[in-house]
Amino acid sequence: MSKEPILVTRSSMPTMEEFIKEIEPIWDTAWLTNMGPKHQQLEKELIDYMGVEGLQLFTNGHMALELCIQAFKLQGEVITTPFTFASTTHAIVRNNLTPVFCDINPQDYTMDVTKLESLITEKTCAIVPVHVYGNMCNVAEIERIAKKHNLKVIYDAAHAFGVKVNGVGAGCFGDASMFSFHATKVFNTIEGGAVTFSQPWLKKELYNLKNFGIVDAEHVGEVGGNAKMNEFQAAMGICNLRHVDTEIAKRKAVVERYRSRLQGVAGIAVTSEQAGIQSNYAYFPAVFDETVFGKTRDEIFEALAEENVFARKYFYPLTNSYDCYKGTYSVEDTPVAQWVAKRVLTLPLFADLPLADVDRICDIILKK
Ligand code: T4K
Repeated sequence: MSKEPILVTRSSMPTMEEFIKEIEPIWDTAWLTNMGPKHQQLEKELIDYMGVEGLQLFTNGHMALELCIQAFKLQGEVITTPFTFASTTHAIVRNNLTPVFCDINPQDYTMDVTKLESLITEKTCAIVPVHVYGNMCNVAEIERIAKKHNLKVIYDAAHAFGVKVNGVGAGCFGDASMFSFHATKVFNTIEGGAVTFSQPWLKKELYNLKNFGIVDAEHVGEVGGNAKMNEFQAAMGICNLRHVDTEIAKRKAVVERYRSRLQGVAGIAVTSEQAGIQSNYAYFPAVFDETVFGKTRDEIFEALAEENVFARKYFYPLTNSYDCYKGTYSVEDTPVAQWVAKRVLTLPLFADLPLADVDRICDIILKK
């Protein structure tokens, strides 16, 4: 059993030898970035692995989302959820769009689709739902509503790498989906991200936007950014992709151990497998209802910290209560999200977390 601090996650890495072998050719070419051979190879391998028609790599997930939203040249209101990382709401606001917050459902914490349609106005241009923790949104219902009202759908799929819905890759839904390949994710390229899509025009559009909007040596067509993935990031991705299925299988064992200890305990809600969904076991949220369990989330957080176990409160606070948005939005609009955000803890989860440590974490939680 580990006596070291246990953090919420620990990056998956290849062996040093495997990574060095992968980066060695870079010294022959001196080609470090700007869509080099490693970048091209990873892009192809990911299209295949994720079963998507198109994919563009980015330097991180946030810039992928921000530039993806820019690609659609939207104006007006975008319906999204506040139970997410800062990135989702910031990407909307930084595109001069107005986020309108839809509540989440209390089962899997994704957008409550029964509340979606009532938020649509003549100003609504798009929906940006979040597959939070790797739990898939109700993609069929979102597609139905979006078609009916002629809205774009851009998924924040930062957590959903490797997830499948009835055998179909998570990146195949909506107009586009953004994935994060950050160090803390199931699949990482150190920092990194991607947008997946099926409409062919997005390939060139996203390629240009991540490279300053440059069309060719003498033409700059748009006000783009610089969000290119470099060759070292791509090399890390090529290595990690070889092992990702094994990593997911190991995560599954950790999640099953947590479930065997915590599922059914009065006052603790843990997520179950979603019907028809092949999970990636990205995060393990546990929601503590203090009125039933007898202890608050914060008391459990502290009890774990005293034992050198560092869970995290993903996602507290809600993005619609951030200081930078003070006075602009109201958490009262999203009561379920507010309730969950005050009670959720994401417990440590990574492929090599020993099951004995999972037991120790559960013992601390369940200690009366
Ligand atoms: N949309 C959603 C829904 C997201 O959750 C995110 C990112 C994004 C969009 C944007 O994607 P990116 O632009 O990030 O690609 C972390 C991550 O930085 C962030 O990627 C992630 N979501 C968010 C949920 O978590 P922090 O500030 O909590 O990270 P930090 O540094 O506290 O790390 C958490 C733990 O991970 C550490 O305690 C130990 C471990 N760790 C961390 C790093 C940096 C490692 O093992 N290795 C590492 O290199 O945000």
